[in-house]
Amino acid sequence: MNAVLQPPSTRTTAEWQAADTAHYLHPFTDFKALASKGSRVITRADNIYLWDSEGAKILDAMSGLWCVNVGYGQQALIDAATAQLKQLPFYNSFFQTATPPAIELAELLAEITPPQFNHVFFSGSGSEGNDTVVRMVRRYWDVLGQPERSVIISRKNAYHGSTVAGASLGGMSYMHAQGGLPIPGIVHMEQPFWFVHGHGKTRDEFGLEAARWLEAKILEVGPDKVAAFIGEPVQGAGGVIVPPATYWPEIQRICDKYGILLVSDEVICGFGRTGQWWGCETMGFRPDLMTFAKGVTSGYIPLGGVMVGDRIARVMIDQGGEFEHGYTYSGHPVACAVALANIRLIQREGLVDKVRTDTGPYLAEHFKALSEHPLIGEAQSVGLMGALQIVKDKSAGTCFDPSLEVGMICRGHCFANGLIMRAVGDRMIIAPPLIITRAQIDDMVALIRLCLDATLHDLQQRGLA
Ligand code: PXG
Repeated sequence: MNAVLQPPSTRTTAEWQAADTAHYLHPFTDFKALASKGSRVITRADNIYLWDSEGAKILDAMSGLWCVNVGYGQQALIDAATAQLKQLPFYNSFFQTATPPAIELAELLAEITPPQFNHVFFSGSGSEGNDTVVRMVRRYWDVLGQPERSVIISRKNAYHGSTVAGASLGGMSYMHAQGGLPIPGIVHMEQPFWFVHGHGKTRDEFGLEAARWLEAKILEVGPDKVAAFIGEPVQGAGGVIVPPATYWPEIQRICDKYGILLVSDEVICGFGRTGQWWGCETMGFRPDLMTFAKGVTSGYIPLGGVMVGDRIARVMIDQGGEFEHGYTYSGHPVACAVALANIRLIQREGLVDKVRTDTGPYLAEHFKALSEHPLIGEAQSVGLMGALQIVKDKSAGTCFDPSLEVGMICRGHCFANGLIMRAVGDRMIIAPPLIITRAQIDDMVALIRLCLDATLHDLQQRGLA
């Protein structure tokens, strides 16, 4: 792998921070709070490491933002983008036109997705992909003469993006509170979070119970009004909540019983994250639509989309007429060329098999051992995504007062010690690049342990633990 050579930075960290504060509104950020401390400016990356403007090296245990699956500095992706930029930097697919990279990517995606998928609709991001899902499931039922079937059932604490439709599908109440969401026709049921809701039950018993909340919701809404159910195979942004093995097969059974479309949001789980190409394969269900983004290009360039299963594609193609929906960058040739290079690299290096048979199980073993730490109540991982639940009292399984923001305290210690982990409340999350080696997993786990020790020490100093 070649390090990407950057021109030397012409500004100091303080100068970057001043310009950042003056002009740049960051996503999901308290602007005033950030202005008072300043951003950490990331200037370059290679393999699984980042460097900041002070020259500090950081192990990126979050793959950027769950996306840099093949790691940083992959020459094949850089070359693909460069060649396509020279050949044809842009052309659209609106007016009975297409470009070779978009056609080839559609063909390759049909090959690497489950057999029911033979068509794709491209977007620029995961949020836009889920906007397409809303438009498509409603259009499908419309074309079939059942326009009243328009309600989509999702789950609390789900994350499906930040556009109006994406945030409505998502189950983050603090997002709904800003902007009058959700939009009509989207309802939410409880999530399959065993650590919080499953006390006194085995995981498998709880998985069946949680799936049956879907049947209760369908009956509450009216089976003839429900268009689809959407879920992430493993909730990512909600805290890497791995559902019990019984959950998804039961969800599938209920969707089949009522003829409801099943949508798998694979934006995080897709492209090998769980040890199979798709999270639905790991969790054992057969969706009608799959949203993807992030890992499709390993985040090197924005791209998203929706895989459209034959059940829907046949209706949309044979009876649908014009589908009044699309984006300027649907099938962007440079993004598609990078995606082709990325997927071929994953195939060439056997990265999905490596996660399933080697690094995934190796991480699980070493990550599980962290549950012995006095602060950790639960350690869970699947493939190369994992979560550590911080608890106040290990034996009782009780959590800290959320207002103490213990997760953020821990994240601060990670940042200070050269490790990027994500805090979701008091769950500490990892999703490292799929190229991570066993030796790098050892380093990462040692760093996590060090940061947990530092957090415990800090809490003891403050009289909180
Ligand atoms: N679906 C899922 C399952 C996601 O995780 C989206 C859709 C939206 O994708 P775009 O490309 O529009 O961002 C996501 C995105 C976090 C975090 O803090 C997670 C995401 C995005 C930003 C932050 O964990 N996931």
